[in-house]
Amino acid sequence: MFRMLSKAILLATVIFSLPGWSVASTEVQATRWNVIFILLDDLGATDFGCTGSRFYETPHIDRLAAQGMRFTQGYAACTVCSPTRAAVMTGKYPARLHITDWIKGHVRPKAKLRIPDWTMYLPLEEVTIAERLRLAGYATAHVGKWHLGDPPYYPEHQGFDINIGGTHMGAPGSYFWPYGKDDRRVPLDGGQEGEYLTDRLTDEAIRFIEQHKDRPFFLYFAHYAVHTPLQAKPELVAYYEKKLAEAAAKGDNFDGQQCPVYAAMIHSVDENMGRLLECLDRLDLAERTVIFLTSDNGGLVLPACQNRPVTHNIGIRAGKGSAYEGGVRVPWIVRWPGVVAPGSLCHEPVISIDAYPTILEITGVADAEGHICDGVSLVPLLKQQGNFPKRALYWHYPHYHPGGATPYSAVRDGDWKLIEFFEDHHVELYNLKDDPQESQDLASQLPEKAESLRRQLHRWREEVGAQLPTPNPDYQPE
Ligand SMILES: [Ca+2]
Repeated sequence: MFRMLSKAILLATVIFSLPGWSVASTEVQATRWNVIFILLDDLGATDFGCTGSRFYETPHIDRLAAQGMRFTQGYAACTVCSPTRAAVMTGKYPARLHITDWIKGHVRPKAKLRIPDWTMYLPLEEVTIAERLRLAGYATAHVGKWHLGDPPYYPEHQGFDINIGGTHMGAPGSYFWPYGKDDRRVPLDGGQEGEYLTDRLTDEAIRFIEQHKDRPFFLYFAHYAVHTPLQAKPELVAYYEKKLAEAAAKGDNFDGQQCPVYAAMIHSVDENMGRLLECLDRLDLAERTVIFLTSDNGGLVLPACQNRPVTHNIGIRAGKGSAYEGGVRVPWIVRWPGVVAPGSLCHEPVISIDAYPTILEITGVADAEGHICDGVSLVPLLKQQGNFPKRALYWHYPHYHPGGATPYSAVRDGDWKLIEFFEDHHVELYNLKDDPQESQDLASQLPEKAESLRRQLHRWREEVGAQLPTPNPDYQPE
């Protein structure tokens, strides 16, 4: 199938290069890969069946993984929403963009450090993946959560032909129609009582696909789920309450995953993944559509589910808003029919900034001249070609977070991870291979290793122009 497709692309390219190409342009477009990039919100690394959950049920997502490649060391570019979304759009580190916290962020005026004057929108001058694809003839749609600034910076000004449901908001007022009140309302008209947001956004995504099935399309599908407010369909909540109670009677706590409403929210995401896959099959598009599935930060472990943690990131430390792995590790799945070996696993660390160059390479669309891209194309990994460059990954969060983080930067190089905390400049060093839970800080045992990583981290911060926090003159301990 893939060979036939390559031939068709080659033929189309030849026709495209001939004079009078516009006659053949429809043929060109019909043979190019469609791209669906699904970004979940706050979904943790172990929140799918295929990534280790026994409580949450995700058969459709598990099937997607079984038909594609799953990255076991997938990362988000930040421990909160907006920076990761900016990284997906541009291929740049949040530190380089100065979009380093969720918009509009968390203010702690009496804290030890004053946070830098960071950017609360994605500037229009930034080149987005949607802009590149649209220029190359793709139909582009944004469906769901945007969270990258006020109306002048909405998706329709950032390369998307259509924006359905995207605003300045980081969360819906409600998951049930009419989806909240006033400026907390997701703008989706024509709904009815009981309509659920995850279903509705999928209806919209399917409608876009149906309308654009004859031309290449890019669908950025950013579910509001599974961010708070925790709200799900009552029958699904009841199902998971029963499942939890039955397991509890046998002494099983599902590895700490204990929130039925959250489980039901994931269930709805999965059901809708099933509907999306069914739509691609029905329209005969599955074989020429690449699907990405990932999340914007780690799972939320705050006790916001009737005093129980919302989720538990099994086997890794902490959660959303933290410097540790639970804050940034997320699922990463890519289905690329005929190219990616079904059911393959990749253990190379990958991160949100890689989406931009990967999508460009898959679609054969050139990057903008002079555009700085921090990410690396994952195509060699997806094709299992073994020529993927050695590199380190970096995080920079000069902010405080209610989830527990104080301002920090971090680097992962090979199995080593170093975190530098700005309040007192102490560092922590972990070997993630031996100690995935980050339970044993090796900084004092291995001072040379720690110092070399610290210098590497500082060089990177200078290179990207990272903004640093400063001493706060209004600091009041406690
Ligand atoms: Ca998020």
